[in-house]
Amino acid sequence: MEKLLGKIVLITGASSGIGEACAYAFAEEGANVIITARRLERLNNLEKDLKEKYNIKVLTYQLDVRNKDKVFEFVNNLPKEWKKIDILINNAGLGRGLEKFYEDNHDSWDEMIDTNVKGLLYVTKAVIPRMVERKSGHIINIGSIAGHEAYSKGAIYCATKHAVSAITKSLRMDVLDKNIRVSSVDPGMVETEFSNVRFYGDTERAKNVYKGITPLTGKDIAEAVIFVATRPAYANINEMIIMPSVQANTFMTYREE
Ligand code: NDP
Ligand code: 8X3
Repeated sequence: MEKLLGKIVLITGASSGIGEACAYAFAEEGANVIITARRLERLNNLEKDLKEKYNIKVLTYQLDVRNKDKVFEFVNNLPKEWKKIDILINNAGLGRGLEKFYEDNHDSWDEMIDTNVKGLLYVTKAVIPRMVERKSGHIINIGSIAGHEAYSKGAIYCATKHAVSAITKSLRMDVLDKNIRVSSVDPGMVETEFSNVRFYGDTERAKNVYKGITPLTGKDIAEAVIFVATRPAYANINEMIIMPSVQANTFMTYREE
């Protein structure tokens, strides 16, 4: 098994949900974490808690992954002791709205594409040269079941997650001789702030998404990410689909009345 003690792990979107759970999970394993997102206050609180609970180093940085210049500036100017990123977790992402394509007012298309696809590309492009140079590293993308199946009313979100799947596969081929692993963890329904963001703060509608089911938690996904990150160096989990037991696919879920 690969040990995580002392490894440097960069997590995007660490201010809530799956990203935050990953920060805790990697910290618990003794990894030093770089936590990034837009909401700085949340990150500062997370940093404080991680340092109190675990004997690790934390670097906090306010980063909007859509800001290409800032992404490169941040990665290129990392303090010396943080430059050697061992594991990159591309987690920042969001869905917006759930409308039939012809009814969708397309306000949110750029936001989804810029965050889920272009943001992931910028961060990866900024981080990967040093991995290639060192011939070591692991990139773990948080995709989605929506990257394997499309569903009605989700054309853009599904397209972004299909893009993540394609990027994961293509990149894996590009770095095959560089001792860099590229994986994706692709969840079904996870109860985080995801639905609240998707429905623009309509908490009632967000809650209904998980009505009558036991959804996955951020911690479930973080545990899967830890599993992926700790396989022996000769083994790679290409992709891992993880669903609530009552969710068969994107459109069939068994709900208790
Ligand atoms: P949350 O809304 O709880 O977390 C999303 C995270 O992404 C937040 O930390 C947010 O931080 C960050 N983020 C959003 N936009 C940006 C941006 N432009 N720049 C930097 N950070 C950003 O949702 P989840 O934890 O559920 O989502 C995490 C990932 O998991 C996403 O990629 C999502 O698509 C994927 N996923 C989620 C599923 C679910 O059912 N919840 C299922 C399958 C995949 P901040 O706002 O502070 O910037
Ligand atoms: C989030 C899962 O199926 O709600 O990626 O789109 S889904």
